[in-house]
Amino acid sequence: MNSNYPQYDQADTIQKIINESEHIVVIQADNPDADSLASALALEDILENAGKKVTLYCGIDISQYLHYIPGTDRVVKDLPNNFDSAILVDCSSINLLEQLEKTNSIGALRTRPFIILDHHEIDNTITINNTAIIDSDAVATGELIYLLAQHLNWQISESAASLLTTSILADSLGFSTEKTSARPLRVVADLIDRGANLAKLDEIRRRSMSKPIDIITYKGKLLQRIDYFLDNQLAMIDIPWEETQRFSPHYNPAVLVLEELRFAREIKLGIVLKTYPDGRITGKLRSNYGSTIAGKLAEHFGGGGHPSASGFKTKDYNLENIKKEIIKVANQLIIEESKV
Ligand SMILES: [Mn+2]
Repeated sequence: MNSNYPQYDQADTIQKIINESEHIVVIQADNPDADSLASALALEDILENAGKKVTLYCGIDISQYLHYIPGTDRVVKDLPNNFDSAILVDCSSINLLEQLEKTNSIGALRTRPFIILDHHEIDNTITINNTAIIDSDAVATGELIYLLAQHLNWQISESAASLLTTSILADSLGFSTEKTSARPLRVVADLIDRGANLAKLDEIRRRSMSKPIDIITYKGKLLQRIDYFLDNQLAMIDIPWEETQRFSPHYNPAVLVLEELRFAREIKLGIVLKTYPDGRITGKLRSNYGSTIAGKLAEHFGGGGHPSASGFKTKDYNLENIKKEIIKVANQLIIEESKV
């Protein structure tokens, strides 16, 4: 596959750093997810096959739900004393490396070559001298690593192919996000040829999202509490503080019901409101693909986000008033959008 994208201009420099290293540390930020973890493990596989010693570092414990990815137990919370270079995956923000700052490990990183492989659409704020590939067209860091491997003729084993596929499935939510272009599909097609089992890997990914029974029961109660307005075009639910307190440690109640708000046939907009003891009210909003109603309504309450997925925080309303205001403004936005 053609991997001549300008973002990969640094590939030869990266190869040189790796050639000159015996021991390489692969670093994940303080918010590890399935993409960063599977990408780190794929790099470990590829680099070890090239004869390198690899240490996987992450400053915080890897969440239990990520343990479906094989090799997770090899991630350590301390930087090794001796290493020759470091590769940061799925991150280019210094704010997400607080654990390294806290343990005074940043100094050790400054004295060695530092590589960044990331796909986020933010400015690189890493204060360590670095060689970076930041490809915001990539749906996952795993896609970026595949393209880098193609560029540099790195061998991709069957296990690395499975890990890179896991990474792409995770960040593309099973190839369903708006950012999923044809490229990651072509990449995964090639990874399947190298031995990745797509159906099995996606089944494991979906199983990892399974929940305890009491959360399922609570979800059933939430579904019964959804109110529908504006000829069923608006779905709304509010979650009192007691429930947030009780269920949040296990699962975010808003996320539990957010998608289902849009399951009714006529729905244009779904909103979850949460109330807090200090009088604050937060809203999470979702409108349908291509609609801008969620973004505009969030802006009305001083919030923001994406056109069809947004949020706000306010202290200017009580629950009753904010519901009235939401219905009024949503009605206007729905009428406006239906005219276009
Ligand atoms: Mn990612």
